[in-house]
Amino acid sequence: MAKDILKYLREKEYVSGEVLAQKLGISRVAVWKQIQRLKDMGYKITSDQNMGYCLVSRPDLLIPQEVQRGLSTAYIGKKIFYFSELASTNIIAKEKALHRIEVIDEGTIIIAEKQSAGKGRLGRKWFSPAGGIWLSIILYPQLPPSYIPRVTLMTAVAAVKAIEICTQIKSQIKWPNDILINEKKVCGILTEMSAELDIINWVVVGIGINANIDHRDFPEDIQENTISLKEILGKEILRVKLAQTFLQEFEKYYEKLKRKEFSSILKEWKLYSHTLGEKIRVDMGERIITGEAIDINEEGALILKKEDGESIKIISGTII
Ligand code: BT5
Repeated sequence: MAKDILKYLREKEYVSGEVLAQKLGISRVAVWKQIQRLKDMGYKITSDQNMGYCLVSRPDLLIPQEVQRGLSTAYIGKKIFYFSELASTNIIAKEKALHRIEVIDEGTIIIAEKQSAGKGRLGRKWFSPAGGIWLSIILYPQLPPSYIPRVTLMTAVAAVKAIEICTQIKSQIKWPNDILINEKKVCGILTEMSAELDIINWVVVGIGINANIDHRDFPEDIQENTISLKEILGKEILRVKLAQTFLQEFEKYYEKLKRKEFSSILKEWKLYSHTLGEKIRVDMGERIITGEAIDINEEGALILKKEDGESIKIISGTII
């Protein structure tokens, strides 16, 4: 109902309570209640006794009606579950994908304004205060499980593109899942999946972008290595716009991936690479390997030339 009221308020400068009540087939008191709901959500609505209600401004909250307004995707973000606070969007997305609590369409997303237990890889924490973009996308790609590293890489390309389109800031990708600006992490990606031997059941792609966050709000131990878009620009960005642009770019690259056109995505990935050509140390869990990052192959794996000259393929690991 609040969504319908918003639609009418956007069409005209002023709309009277009586007209809204008539159009929606509800009482004027019910209209008033919905207006209060919208105000609680952060919409600024003034009222004039003679002319009615006027929408003055909308909040920069990632609420479904804002994110979906003008979103030009075919299926990514067409269904949104929105929470003002949540433990982790990936956890909810996985539950939905796993148990199929409802019929969950491909491209359904979970968004939270804040996460109390945001997840990084390998049980690490992802700090998620208000002001960031924390969302997860549910996918059912008909691809073999070996494609998963490619999903992370294509998501990274979609993220750097979206950041560039919305802020003109050029960021870099640190293999496999970090987006950096000035050597500091501005965005992380967490890809989780369930698969059988040769088919993927579902994939959840979680992305966290430090949009409008103040540096001092990060915990001290990660302050040195983190940054937000607001800090680079010196002003807040429109999170709704960035979220929409990311979803649009994501769909574009995901479609390419499904058409098995990873080579062209990889070409773009390499243009934004922070990793290639660098001497690096990779933590692979049971051991740390040192060498030069010489390539990313067609599977999305890192090719590392070790100090003894031997080249090895690393499918997953953390550059330290
Ligand atoms: C990641 O893990 O970078 C994956 C982050 C994915 C977060 C999204 S938010 C929406 C969705 N729901 C979730 O619960 N998660 C996803 P990893 O490469 O393991 O990096 C984790 C490390 O990044 C931590 O150990 C910290 O050092 C650092 N870190 C934590 N919070 C950060 C932040 N907000 N900005 C930059 N770095 C951060």
